[in-house]
Amino acid sequence: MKDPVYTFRYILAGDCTVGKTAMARYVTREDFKQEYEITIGVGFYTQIIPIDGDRNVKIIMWDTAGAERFGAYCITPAYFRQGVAVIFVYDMTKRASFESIPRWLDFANIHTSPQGYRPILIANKTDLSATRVISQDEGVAFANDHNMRYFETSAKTGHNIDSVFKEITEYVHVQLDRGEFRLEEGWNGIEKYVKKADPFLGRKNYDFCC
Ligand SMILES: Nc1nc2c(ncn2[C@@H]2O[C@H](COP(=O)(O)OP(=O)(O)OP(=O)(O)O)[C@@H](O)[C@H]2O)c(=O)[nH]1
Ligand SMILES: [Mg+2]
Repeated sequence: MKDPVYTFRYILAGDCTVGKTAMARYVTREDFKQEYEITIGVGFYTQIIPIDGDRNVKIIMWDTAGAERFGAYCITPAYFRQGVAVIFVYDMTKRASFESIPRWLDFANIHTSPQGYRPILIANKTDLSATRVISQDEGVAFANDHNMRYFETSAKTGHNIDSVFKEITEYVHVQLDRGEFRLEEGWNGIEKYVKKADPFLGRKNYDFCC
């Protein structure tokens, strides 16, 4: 496999149990876990994503805690600042998780980098769509009102997950070519890839709550 050209950093945000960790695990091809293991602080996952034929980009996903007591607000601002895309996740079977999205958006907007970020809205758990309480129309309307891309996924079956990450990565790459995003000293959202031993490729590693 060719070396990646760039490293892009993405943030996963949203309430507890919406499926952020399950999503990051799917991207890195770890098995789906039915039993819930709460994220403390921030989890770290990486993967190589092929784009436009023969170029690769390394993505780093920061899987943030949804639980306030486990660092959602105290530890994550520094990570939000370093993200070029923020993936806001809700559980389509839990209205409260959808109603929290404006709060997560405000939080990201306060702590974002000067270059801004690509916002994505994800309605997760399509495998449970028989019990969904937020319709596709409602999700799409919210996304349109906030200039977000909207996707429906299942981190359990993998439905749409790879498409989400491929599309974000292609989008950021195109915007980088167009000068809408740029490499910036002191900002890690987009970096030139530097080849080095990466013992964590595809694996998780936690920071701990303050
Ligand atoms: N059926 C179904 N269950 C899911 C899906 N995604 C996650 N889950 C389950 O939902 C629970 C919570 O998933 P996590 O990925 O740990 O949730 P989280 O958003 O990381 O939660 P925090 O770490 O507390 O912020 C677990 O029991 C998962 O197995 C999905 O797409 N479908
Ligand atoms: Mg988690």
